[in-house]
Amino acid sequence: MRIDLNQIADLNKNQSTFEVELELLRKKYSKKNISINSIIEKLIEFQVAIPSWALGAGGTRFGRFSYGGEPASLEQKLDDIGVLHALTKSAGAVSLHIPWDIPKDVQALKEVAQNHGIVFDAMNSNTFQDQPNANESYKFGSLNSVHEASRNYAIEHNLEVIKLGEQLGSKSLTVWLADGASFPGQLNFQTALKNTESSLKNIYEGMPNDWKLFIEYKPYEPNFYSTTIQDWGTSFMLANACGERAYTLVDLGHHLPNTNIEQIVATLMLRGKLGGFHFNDSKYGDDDLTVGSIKPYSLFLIFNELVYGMENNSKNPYPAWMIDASHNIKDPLEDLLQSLDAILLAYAQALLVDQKALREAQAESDVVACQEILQDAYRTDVRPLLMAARSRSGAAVNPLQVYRDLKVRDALIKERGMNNRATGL
Ligand SMILES: [Mn+2]
Repeated sequence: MRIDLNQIADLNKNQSTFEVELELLRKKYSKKNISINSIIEKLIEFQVAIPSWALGAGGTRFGRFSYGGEPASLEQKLDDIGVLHALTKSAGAVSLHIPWDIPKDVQALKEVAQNHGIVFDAMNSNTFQDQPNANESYKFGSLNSVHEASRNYAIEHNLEVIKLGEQLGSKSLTVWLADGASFPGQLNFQTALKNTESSLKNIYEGMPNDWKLFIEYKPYEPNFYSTTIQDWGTSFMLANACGERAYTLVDLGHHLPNTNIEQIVATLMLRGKLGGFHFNDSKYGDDDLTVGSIKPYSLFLIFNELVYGMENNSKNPYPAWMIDASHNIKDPLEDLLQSLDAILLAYAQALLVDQKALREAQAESDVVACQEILQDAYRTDVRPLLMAARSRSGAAVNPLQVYRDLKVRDALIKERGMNNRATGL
């Protein structure tokens, strides 16, 4: 399944009314010395990796509902990301999960990716499940385990993921650990943390010199009493212990309710340690809902700090962006289009913040003006900016509409059948 770019161009012809709204924005923001053109350029450049596990029918532990035409192979997963990228020109990367997505033929896979304009972003290891025929079990932990054999087995797995990533052209490894305890007394916290640090150092030492290690954190689940890397502070400490090329990864869903995530972002960027970023949204826990579907204002405030950090913290690397969501009632491709839209909307709003005026208002402790400046950007309809960016990059001005007009899901079902099942969750 490939989207015909001529069809996109044809459908875009009916979508030119955004130009009028764009001119109004241009007039408004030229008075504030904010360049609409440079914002459009930044929107065009912004690329978000799609994880290989987001393309199947998402699963909860309670059920899974298929929708037909699921990608059954890694090549088909790349084809699906190719569809997203053709429609948006913002999904030019894939993040693979090993062992769910071990390529049979690396060279052939690279060619498929190249044909779609997709690069291989961070590799993800998996030490939260036992694989068939595994020699050691992760039931009671992996990198933190009290059993040396389990720790070594988990380290070895991560090193293998790095090797595979090298062949694909990836430059980073994301480690998320389920390690923790479900009951008090089960683990010695200090031993678990020391073991984790030592294991991560081993993995770090095994990375090529131009690779980065992203250490993800999460407060609870699957363990419900303690998680060894429970918060950004623990991740930051471990990243510092590993070395310069180890960073913290922020996943929006991996916080307790009402955590001030934008402040975490600011602190990490100030220290040059925000390496990776996973988008999703949540109401109660790690709900993995569509980005921007629940708390769009929070997402804007987070982007406000990301934009500030990208402009002011030159020591912080350009973060690796990825959507980390899973959903069991939507067509995943439609859901991902909605997420990509929400990410770029929040980014565009943050780019509209009048930073000069905000700094002046902050210097005068004009609290009301500070709030007004942020909310003026947030309340601006930035959809014409996204439409302009997409029109200029050859994407669909309205990707979701084009996806439906072209009946992509029907075509995928016709091509792959109703009963394909994607590997993953
Ligand atoms: Mn994540």
